[in-house]
Formats: sequence, C-alpha cells, structure tokens
Amino acid sequence: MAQLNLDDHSHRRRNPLTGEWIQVSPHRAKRPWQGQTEETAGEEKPEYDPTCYLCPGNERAGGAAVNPNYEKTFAFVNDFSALKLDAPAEEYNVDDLLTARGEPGICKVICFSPRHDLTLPQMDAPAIRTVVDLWVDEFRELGAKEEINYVQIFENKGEIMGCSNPHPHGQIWAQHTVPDEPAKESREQKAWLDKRGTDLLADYLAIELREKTRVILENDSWVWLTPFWATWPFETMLLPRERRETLLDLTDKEKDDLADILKRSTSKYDNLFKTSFPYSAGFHQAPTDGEEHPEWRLHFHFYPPLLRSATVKKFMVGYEMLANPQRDITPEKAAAALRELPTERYR
Ligand code: H2U
Ligand code: ZN
Repeated sequence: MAQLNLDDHSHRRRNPLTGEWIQVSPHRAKRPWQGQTEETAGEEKPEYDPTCYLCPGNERAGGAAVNPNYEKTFAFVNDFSALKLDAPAEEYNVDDLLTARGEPGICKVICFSPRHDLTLPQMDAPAIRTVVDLWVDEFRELGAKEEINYVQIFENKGEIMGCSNPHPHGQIWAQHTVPDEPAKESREQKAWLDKRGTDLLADYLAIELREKTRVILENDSWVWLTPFWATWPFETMLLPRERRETLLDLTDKEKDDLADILKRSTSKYDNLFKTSFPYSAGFHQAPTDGEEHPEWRLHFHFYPPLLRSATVKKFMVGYEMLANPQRDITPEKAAAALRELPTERYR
C-alpha cells in the first residue's frame, strides 16, 4: 500500500474546533488550477438609492422608522427580528420527545457605510476601522445584558447568499443560549485546554506558521489562512496572533490591523473570480455568560459558496446532506490560488 498522500488520495480530515469530519477527494481536482475569470456584468450602483431602506435619511420597509443622516456607521434593531427579548425562557416537554424552550434575544442590522455602492474591499482602512469599532460597541452593549449569553456578529453578502439589499451591512443576533456552532467550538477548545493546558488555536496557528502551505496573508496582529479542515472550496479563517477571547480584548493596533487585513483579504476574494465575492462570514467569540473562558480564542470565518467562477456555486446536496461534507480542491490548492492574487481590488 502506498503512503497516504493528502494531495492525491481520498481521505477524511477532522475539524478540531467542532469534532466533525470532511471528505476530501483531491484526485477529482487533479487538473491544474483553471480560475475562470469571466467578469460579471458591471453592477453599477448609485452612491445613494432613494428606494433603499438602509441609505441615510430613507424610510425603512413598511414605514417602521426613518434612518438618520448617518455619516459613518449605523445600527438599529431589526424591524423583523427573529429573536425577541420578551420570549419567556420556559421549558416545554412532552414525554422527553417533544422538547422546546423559549429563547429571548435581540436582532440588529448594522450599516457599514452611508454609501450604497460600496462593499468592504472598496472602503478605505479607516472606514473599515469604524465598522470594527461598531462591532466592538455592539458586542459590549448586547453582551452586558443579563438575558444575553452569546452575541453572533455576521455578514451575509451577495444575492446568491439570499442577501436582500446590496447596501453594505451586516447583522447581529444576540441570545440566551449559546447556539450550536459556537457551542461545539466551546466544547472542543475546553477539552483541549483541559487535556493539553494550552489553547487549541494557539497550537494550530503554530503549525500553520511553520508549514506555511495554507497561510495566505499576514500582518502584525492577524493571520489569514484556509483551515486544514475547510469545507467550502474557498473557506478561510482569520486568527489573532495573541489569544483574545472577545472583541473587547483587542488593542487599538489590533483593531487597525483587523481593518487592514479585512480590506486586503476581501480584495483578494473579489479578484479570484473578478466579481463582488459572496459569502457568509462572522466572528466566533467566547460566550457572554459571565464565566471565565481561558479556552477561547476569537476568530473570523469566511464561508463563500463559489466553486469555479462567479456563477458556478458549490452545492451541499446529495452525499453532503445525507452523509458528510465533501470537497475536491484541497485547502492547500485554494490557499495557493488566493496567495497569488493581488491585494489591490481589480477595479
Ligand atoms: P439580509 O442582509 O440577509 O438581506 O438582511 C437584511 C435584514 O434587514 C433583514 O433581516 C432587515 C430584515 O429583516 N430589515 C429591517 O430591519 N428593516 C427594513 O426596513 C428592511 C430590512
Ligand atoms: Zn442604500
């Protein structure tokens, strides 16, 4: 039997943050990298759109409110919030088979810029820094609430991801329960700390900085890489060099550096298929449950759906739905493709 070659043989990789596995089939992607770069129809947007419910001074959907004439960023409670603070945190149980619980929470919408026509890579670093500051402020305020034990900050970008409005914006859902994805990461990081006495992502980062095959970009405070266990073709993760449990622990320099690496990473993404690159992305951070979390290291995940071009998307169906997520192009190949691209956006 030949020795296992991760560039060649079909294999499974374990995600140490969740304990879940991914099927990798590198032989199916043996053909050399053929990044098709058909430019998508020039999506020319106006700086201000009088029909946009997020532009400054405009009325929101259904006349819920009128936006102020904001000049940098703007946050408001989602007019169609999925989570509400008035839900009683009570149990419902029928014979231990039908179990439910009331879930109090708060949903917010956060506008990144008054400009309707920009996205993160098109904003300058000081403007992105104002978004970082908004994330910090919102996290502080929501996380401090008695009922709130977890704050999920995210951005859903692009029509292909079901995003309803091109105005640059993200969302925050803050709630009583730590939801499943961060709960898995809490469990695995805690188990690692208990067993090894170190933080899991510190040990992981050390390997990545040694091997360098999956690192794409670095600055003084952050490392951008394709995780060894990435599921989506161009999935990436942004890690702080120092252990920071939440955004509240970041220094001024780390916040500036975060703005810098967000600009350059999202520019590379746009350059990959010469399109405004769609994704779901966001932070995973320690719960805001009042407990100590020495096991936690905050990080940012990018989950982009595109596979081969601006229009060819990876479907998570069939085997993925019924058995296990699967990928062809290896995380190492994806990192190499992203590494080659300029950090300056194509236009
Ligand atoms: P997307 O980024 O997924 O398109 O979501 C935009 C959010 O904005 C969505 O959750 C909210 C929707 O409920 N929204 C308002 O709160 N007010 C509005 O006037 C329209 C949209
Ligand atoms: Zn707008």
